[in-house]
Amino acid sequence: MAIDKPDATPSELAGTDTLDRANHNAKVDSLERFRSDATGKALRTNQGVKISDNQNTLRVGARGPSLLEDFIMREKITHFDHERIPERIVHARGTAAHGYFQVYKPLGDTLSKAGFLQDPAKQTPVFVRFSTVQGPRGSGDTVRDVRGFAVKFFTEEGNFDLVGNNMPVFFIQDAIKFPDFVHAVKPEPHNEIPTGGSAHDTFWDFVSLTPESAHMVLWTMTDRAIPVNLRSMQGFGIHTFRMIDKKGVSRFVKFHWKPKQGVRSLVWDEAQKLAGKDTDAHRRDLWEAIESGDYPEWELGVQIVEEKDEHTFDFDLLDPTKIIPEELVPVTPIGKMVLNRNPDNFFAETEQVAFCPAHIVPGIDFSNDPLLQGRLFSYTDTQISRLGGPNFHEIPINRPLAPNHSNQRDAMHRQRIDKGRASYEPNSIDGGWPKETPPGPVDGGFESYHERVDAHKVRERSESFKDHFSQATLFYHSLSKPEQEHVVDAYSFELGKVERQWIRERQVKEILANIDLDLAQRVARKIGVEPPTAPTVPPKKPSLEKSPALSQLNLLSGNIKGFKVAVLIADGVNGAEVDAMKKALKAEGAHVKVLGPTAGPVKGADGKPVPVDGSAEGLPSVAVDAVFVPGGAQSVKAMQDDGVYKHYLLEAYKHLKAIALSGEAKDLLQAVHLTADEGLLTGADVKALQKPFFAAMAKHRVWARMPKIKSIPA
Ligand code: HDE
Repeated sequence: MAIDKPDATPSELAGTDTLDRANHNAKVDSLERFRSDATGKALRTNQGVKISDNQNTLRVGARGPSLLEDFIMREKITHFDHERIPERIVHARGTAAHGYFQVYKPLGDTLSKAGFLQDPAKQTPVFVRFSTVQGPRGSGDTVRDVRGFAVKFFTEEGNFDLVGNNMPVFFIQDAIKFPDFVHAVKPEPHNEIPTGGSAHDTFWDFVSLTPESAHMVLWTMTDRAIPVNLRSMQGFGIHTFRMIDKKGVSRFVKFHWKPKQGVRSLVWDEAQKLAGKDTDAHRRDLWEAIESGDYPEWELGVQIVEEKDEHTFDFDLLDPTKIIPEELVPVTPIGKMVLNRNPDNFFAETEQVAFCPAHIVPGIDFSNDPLLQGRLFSYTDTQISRLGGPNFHEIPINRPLAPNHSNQRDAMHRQRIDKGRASYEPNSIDGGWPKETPPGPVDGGFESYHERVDAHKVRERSESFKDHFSQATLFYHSLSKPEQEHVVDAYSFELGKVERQWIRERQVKEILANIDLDLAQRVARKIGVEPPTAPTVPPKKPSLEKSPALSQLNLLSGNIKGFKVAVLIADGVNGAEVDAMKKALKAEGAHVKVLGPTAGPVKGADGKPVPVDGSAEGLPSVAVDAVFVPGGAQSVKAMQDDGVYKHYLLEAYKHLKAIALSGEAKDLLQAVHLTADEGLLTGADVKALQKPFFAAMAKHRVWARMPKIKSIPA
């Protein structure tokens, strides 16, 4: 959105002579939404000294050398020289928002005694950071990758961090393999290529030698790895956790976040283009949705398994490469999360937030999942070098709302001024404070679940972790036809970039053939590998043929709330139609972007100006969900002769988007050589189009069009 600024040039602003600064600043004051807290304050050094000249270094004469004495310049440059901190080892690229969590009903007697899960009237503040895994801080948002989904609950009993992903399983079973996996997926060490992707030899070398990764790699080859935006992703805690109720009963749980907006993805060509057209596509979308008051919402649900049922499945609950199919254990909704406030400062909040799966509160506990156990150590450890010492919990975004008194003292960057003489326990000098709190059903001290463990110390994996393929098969068979097509394309694209033939062959023959032979054969043909004729591991009889809950096409919201729609216009447009469509879309909660040939207003057929939100080149079709072209003979004629508009429509068509052409706009069909279909609609006016257009949009893609875009084997 363009924000009008008072008319002053930068040189006028910098000068002190002619410009009426007070008047200029007053105008800015009334326009700027993101205000600094320095408003009305003098510019000072970090030591608090007022600065009289921020333009010139102290020097000997106007043309002479600078003086080392200039403490103002030195302080400014020194601070600047150290502005960056190390980025996260993984999940470096991210964006975040504030919000709240609210439980639906008290869970103390049935599931968990955690204080924030008891009162439906209470809103617990949260801070949520979404991320990609492979790329560095400045990498593209829409690359094929897993997305981090990390939630910090600021509860009255301390911080609870649910540090999950947008896919329900992981690549490895044991934390000791994490550095190997990350080294393999990261850009290759000799040339630091590729940025933000897994289409390279070292990744496929590792995963083809690591059959336990088969299930998760399949997830990353589905559309889940290219979400349309961050608001439309599911989230998963992945590991099995425990919840402890007020009576001390423990149950196993898996956490699920379900987006109210439905689950939607980009198509691959769109994702690749968008990474170039708008590197920040996902962070921009989340930011703009929240600024516009369209607050994204998720429902938190849990799959609950009673202790006695731990061993009733044909997989191990402790194995993080497995899901519990929702058809076996349904997801019980327990509360909702709303994100309603953007951070004030990216660095202070999004960059400095420190999540850790070990941050839990009474009523929640860990399982023995060996991946989770390793994570409990890693996160705090990594913050010590990333955030410069063990006091990162004192950085404002990490501070618990709960009071935190302990005898931990000093260390780098200590903020708190600890008073008193006793920094040990027991003590008698300070009356023994701070004291332990015994565990209890309400507001008690933390107590680990008294699980009985009786075994030898060994370095080995349980037999129950050894089936690596049957859930991958279940997942592949649960996908719809278009989703399966995308999987074939994704493996073919990625493996097609692998230079070493033996790695391609190994992935196809030893991994894909054990997931699904047809999948393996189709990928093989596309990447120049001899198609395999049999699996290498005898298939296990599946306990479930299909899990419909795994197909994204079953997870749409059924409406168009939050969708982005482009309205293409040019001079001579029927302005009334633009208004009518805008009104109708806004009534459904969709976001409208009116786009003209330039970012300036367009002249309507009635001579009145029609405001635009930008140019068609500025907001390309890959950044919207659907396209509407209103009538107006002159406007449509201009578009027929304009490559930008024609490309806009063709690209939206190629990406299977709903397109509605009103009145004279139907003439555009001829110009772009397309014929109407169930999502490419023509109609006399907005009224006639509205219903079918919105219905086509709500289906997210016009899948029936797919065979026209590419040839698909029957
Ligand atoms: Fe992480 N992970 N991880 N991870 N992870 C990090 O911690 C690690 C794993 C996840 O927005 C790091 O603060 C190990 C699974 C998210 O700040 C690091 C293992 C899941 C984020 C780390 C795993 C995740 C991280 C890097 C295997 C999904 C971003 C910076 C045992 C359940 C959090 C940091 C944010 C970040 C270690 C596996 C999710 C290095 C050792 C499984 C969402 O500590």
